[in-house]
Amino acid sequence: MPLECNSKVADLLSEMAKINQDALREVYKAKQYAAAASALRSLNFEVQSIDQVDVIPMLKKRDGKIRKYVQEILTTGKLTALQSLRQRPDVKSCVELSGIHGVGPVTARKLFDKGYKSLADLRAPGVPRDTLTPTQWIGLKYYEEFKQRIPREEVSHIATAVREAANTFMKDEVRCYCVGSFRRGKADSGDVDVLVECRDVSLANDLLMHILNDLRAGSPSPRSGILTDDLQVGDVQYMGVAALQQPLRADDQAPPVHRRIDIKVYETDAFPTALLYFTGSDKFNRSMRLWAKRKGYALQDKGLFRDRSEAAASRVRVRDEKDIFDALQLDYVAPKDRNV
Ligand code: DCT
Ligand code: MG
Repeated sequence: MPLECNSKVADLLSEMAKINQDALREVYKAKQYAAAASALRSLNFEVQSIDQVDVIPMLKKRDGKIRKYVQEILTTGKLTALQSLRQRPDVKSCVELSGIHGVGPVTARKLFDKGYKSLADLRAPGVPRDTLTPTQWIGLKYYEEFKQRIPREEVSHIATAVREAANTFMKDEVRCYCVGSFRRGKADSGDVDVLVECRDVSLANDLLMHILNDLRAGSPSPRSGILTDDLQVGDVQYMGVAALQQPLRADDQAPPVHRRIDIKVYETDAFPTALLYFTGSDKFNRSMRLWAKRKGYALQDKGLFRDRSEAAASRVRVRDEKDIFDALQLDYVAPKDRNV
């Protein structure tokens, strides 16, 4: 259970991180706030007084700014610097605009400078088409829908459709996993991440195109129409939008929500490391990569390599995730325990 007081302090610092990232474009500061928030969330005791944060190295320095902010929150329950940032019109606008899929902090600021201060401004009639890229227009169209978490059952339905589509391409069953937070057992997810194996690397692009055509409107398959929009179509990686053809429950009147979906095809040799990488969490990946690096290995989505050159000759043969943990002399960690 998260500790209430630590969570409150961490939430305010996370908001500072978001504002620094999305509106002020202070990437380094944003990382510092985010790291402090994450350290506070991981404490196993409730912070009541400022001296107790000495256990967090980055907050130890007496005159450190973030330490002072933590102290202010602990004593007053508020953070005045954050309150005034929240009031700034440019901050409000840039945070809102950077929430559009495909719009980064720099574009958000440019839009703000051009006079587009909100989603409503961009949705108003007469906004020139070249104000946003095609991907950003789709992000704008589904802004509210993409913000909603996806219930596990729905993630499973969409991923199953991808698996079924993949299995109409190959004679034998291909390995196809729903990865990301779903594989870590989460009750809901931010998007649908699907990883597909292709045994013959020369057919990887054909397999991806086959899956996409199967799922798009107009295909003869029973899954036709699940993919509604494309965001980015690469050779072996796809980013797009999916929606159930009908609600999961017959009595559900609301139309299905549009969801973000990523589909990635990897060859057999790289499949275990891709599975590990896309299962996450991102923090779990970071610490495992660092561990591998300290042991002289390079761990990537595309493989585990014996040396940092990542040359094909240094590839460590792995058949499954367990082999990766073994090679790195680590105990196997089940996906549900990778939620760090
Ligand atoms: N990933 C990573 N580093 C990142 C982003 C992603 O290692 N900076 C990996 C780990 C998770 C996986 O890719 C899928 O990414 P997301 O979908 O962004 O994360 P998630 O854990 O599935 O969470 P969510 O429920 O929000 O989709
Ligand atoms: Mg995800």
